[in-house]
Amino acid sequence: MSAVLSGAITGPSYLKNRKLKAWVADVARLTQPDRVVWCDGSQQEYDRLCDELVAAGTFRRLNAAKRPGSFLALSDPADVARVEDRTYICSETKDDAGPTNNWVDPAQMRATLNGLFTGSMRGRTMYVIPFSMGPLGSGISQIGVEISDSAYVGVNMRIMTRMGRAVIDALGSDGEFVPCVHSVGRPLIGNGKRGEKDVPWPCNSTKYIVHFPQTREIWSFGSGYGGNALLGKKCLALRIASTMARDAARVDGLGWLAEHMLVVGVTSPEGKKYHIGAAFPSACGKTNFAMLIPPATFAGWTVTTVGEDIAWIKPGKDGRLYAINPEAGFFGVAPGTSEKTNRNAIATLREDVIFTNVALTDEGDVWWEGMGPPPAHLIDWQGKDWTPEDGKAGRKAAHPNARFTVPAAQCPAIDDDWENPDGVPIDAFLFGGRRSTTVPLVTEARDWTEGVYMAATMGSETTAAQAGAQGVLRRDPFAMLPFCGYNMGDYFSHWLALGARLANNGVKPPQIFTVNWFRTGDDGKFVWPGFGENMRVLKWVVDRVEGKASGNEHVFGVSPRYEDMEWNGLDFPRAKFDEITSIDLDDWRKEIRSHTELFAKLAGRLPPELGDTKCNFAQRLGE
Ligand code: SAT
Ligand code: MN
Repeated sequence: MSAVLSGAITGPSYLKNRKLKAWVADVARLTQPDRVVWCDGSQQEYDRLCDELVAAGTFRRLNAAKRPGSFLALSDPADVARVEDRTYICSETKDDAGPTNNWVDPAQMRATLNGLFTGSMRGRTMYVIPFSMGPLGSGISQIGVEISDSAYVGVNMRIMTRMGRAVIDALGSDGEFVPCVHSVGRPLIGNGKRGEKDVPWPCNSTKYIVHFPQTREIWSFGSGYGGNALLGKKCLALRIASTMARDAARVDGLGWLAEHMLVVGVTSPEGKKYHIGAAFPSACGKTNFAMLIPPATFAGWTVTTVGEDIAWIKPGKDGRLYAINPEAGFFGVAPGTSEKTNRNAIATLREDVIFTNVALTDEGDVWWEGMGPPPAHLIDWQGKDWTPEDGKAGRKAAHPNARFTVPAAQCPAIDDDWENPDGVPIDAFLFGGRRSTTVPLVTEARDWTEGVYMAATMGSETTAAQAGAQGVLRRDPFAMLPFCGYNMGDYFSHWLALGARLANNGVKPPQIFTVNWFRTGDDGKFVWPGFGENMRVLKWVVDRVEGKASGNEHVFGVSPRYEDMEWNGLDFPRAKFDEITSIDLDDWRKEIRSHTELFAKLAGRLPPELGDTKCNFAQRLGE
């Protein structure tokens, strides 16, 4: 190891944390980088890293007149999304990871990782990236430190998290952090030779995204893309945090929740504000809902964005549940985003954005499918020429999972309290998948247990943008299937117990609703207009929270009647409303029977309450 390197390992003068110093030295010894850079999170550092990424060919600077301060990165075509089959939860026992996670014995996995990471950063710079998930100083936040050999990860982490020196200061001499090690797995010195040429998007065909819940460590190898590489997001804020949240219950009797949820504020014309956490599987319009613009006729109503992907939810001093958005930026899917579908997102993307795998226009701006009419010529996400003719032939200009990374603060609808360290009080939870049949527009669960049942059995039909066959119903409990860091059955139990404990403490838990914007008519088209019109459903939800809206109680809960909804400004006849709220008992018998499959898979640790709830539904259906 060179003298320069050992010097940098000891870290900046403000570093006091012994454990952090020792760990960085250990990882450097293992991965053998040429240089160590401690990220301070400053603007100068961000600009310098972006310049370096431009020089390396990873970034292309966009036209400063059209998209100031913005860059485009095109990834390796084989590194374009999270890799769920390469994602592991290495808990002590296979049962603790549960049937929905990949598991390998921790000792065996450590041996594998040791081999992969040995010398994996040779010839490269190792960045030490201290970050906080949640505002620094919040009792709900957690600190992590990511070591990465990717400058792309460094600049993305600066947008997605609170990153830099302030985090090291907050750690002090013995603060705790989640250690996250990331390598693209492409050393620049191979077989003893120096100077192997780098590529714009280094990665490795072998990929491992590994979590050790017991020791709260994350190790990621081989990918530079999104959730595989930005380890604060799905790895820490969901998989590791969900474990922390459950374990906390053993200490304080309550615990907390780390959820794959957006959080919105809804303010009524009277100025009363409600907060709603909502979980949707992918491809259900989560970002659009998080930035919903109410119809013009909803004068005085506003919807504000607290978060669009992840919520950490904890009982506050008054016993109610409070949510923070642990992230500081949006890492959102670009295709499909337009002035029509999400005006707030388009405004958010005006400047200072990192785009990945969208198309480049001849003017040096970006384009993607669903943005509007395509220009006559583009460079596609693989760097090839593209014309609308190619589009007609089915070749996409932007990859369907192309992304933008942008500071949340740039969103015009960002909530005033989005960085409130105490979080915002949650009034209701919404769960919703993409269901062409069976599931009504909105249903309120009669109690917490029924709500947990609805969330646990949530399903969504696949779309063309997803891998595999289209229109296949996949169960995605709580939209957490790829993100729950422990046994899914235990996770259901944790939700049930938390609700029961809130009630025991005299606190009414948030009401739980399921929504479905995606029922189709005989013509196969969506019946419900969606987008801003979803405000009508939100209004019924907050009216229910206030106890001032009626509904119709049916087998599965309570849904609005036509007259319970606000229709001003929308021509939506009663017959259409009936089409998307009708309960077909035969369909529901099939639906409940199909929950059996999911429950059988989770049988080992399925809480008996959910089995009982299923029996109740079956009985009501005369089964
Ligand atoms: O790549 S991310 O994990 O950040 C987004 C997603 O795939 O859900
Ligand atoms: Mn997500």
